[in-house]
Amino acid sequence: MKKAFALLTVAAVAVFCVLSAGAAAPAKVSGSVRLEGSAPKRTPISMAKEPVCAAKHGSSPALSEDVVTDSAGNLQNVVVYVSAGLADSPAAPPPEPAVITQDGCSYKPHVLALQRNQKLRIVNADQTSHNIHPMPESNREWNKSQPPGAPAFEETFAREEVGIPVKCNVHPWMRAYISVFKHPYFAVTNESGAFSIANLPPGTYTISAWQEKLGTVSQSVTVGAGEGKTIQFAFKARPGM
Ligand SMILES: [Cu+2]
Repeated sequence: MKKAFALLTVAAVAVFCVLSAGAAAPAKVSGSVRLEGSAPKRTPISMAKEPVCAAKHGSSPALSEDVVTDSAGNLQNVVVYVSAGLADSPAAPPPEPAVITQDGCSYKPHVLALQRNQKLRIVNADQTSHNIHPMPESNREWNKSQPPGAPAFEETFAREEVGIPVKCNVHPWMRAYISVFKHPYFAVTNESGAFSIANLPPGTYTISAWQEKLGTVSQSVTVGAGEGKTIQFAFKARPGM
C-alpha cells in the first residue's frame, strides 16, 4: 500500500512537470504579407535642393517608399502586431534603444516599431541639418533640430499608437512612420514581406497588419503551448494609389 502511494505520487509529480513545462513553452506566429494586384511604380525623389544628399545617392536616386514590394508582390514595411487577446499586464521596455538614422535625407528604417517608454535614438549621418518631427495623435508632439555632427539624442513615446507619421521640417520628401506598443509582440515585414512574432504566451489573438497607404487588415489565430503557426495577410492594390 505504501509502495502504491509512492508510485502514485511520482506519477502525479511527473504529470505536473509535463503540464507546467507545456504551459511555459512559448508560441510563435510567423508568415508574410503580400499585395494583390499590380504594385504602383516607385518614383525617384529629387534632392536637388540638398546637394549633399543628392550626391550620397549618386546616379541611383532615392525612390518613394510608400508601397515597396519584391517581384512576387511581397510587401515590405508592414507592421504586424497583436491587437487583441493579450492579458493586460504591462511589459517593461527592452533596455536597448530603437534607432532611426537620417542618412541621404532618408529615414532608415522608413517604418519602425518599438515599445512604449523604450528609448528611440535619433542619429544624423548627413552633412546637413535635419529637423525630426513626429506628428502623433495620442502621444506628445515634439520636433528637434539636429545640425551636422550633432550627437544622437533620445526620445520616448508614452502611449500605444500605430503609424505615427514623422517628417523633417527642412526636407519635405522625408517621411517615416513609428508604431508604439505596450507589449513586445510586433514585427515589421522585411524585403520578402516576412514577419515573425515569437515568445507569445499560448492563446487566441487578433493579429493586425498595418501599412501606411493600405490601412489595416486583421485575423484571428490560436496558438497552443510550443506551437508555431504560419499566417498570410493580403492587401488589395487600388487604382491610383
Ligand atoms: Cu531633413
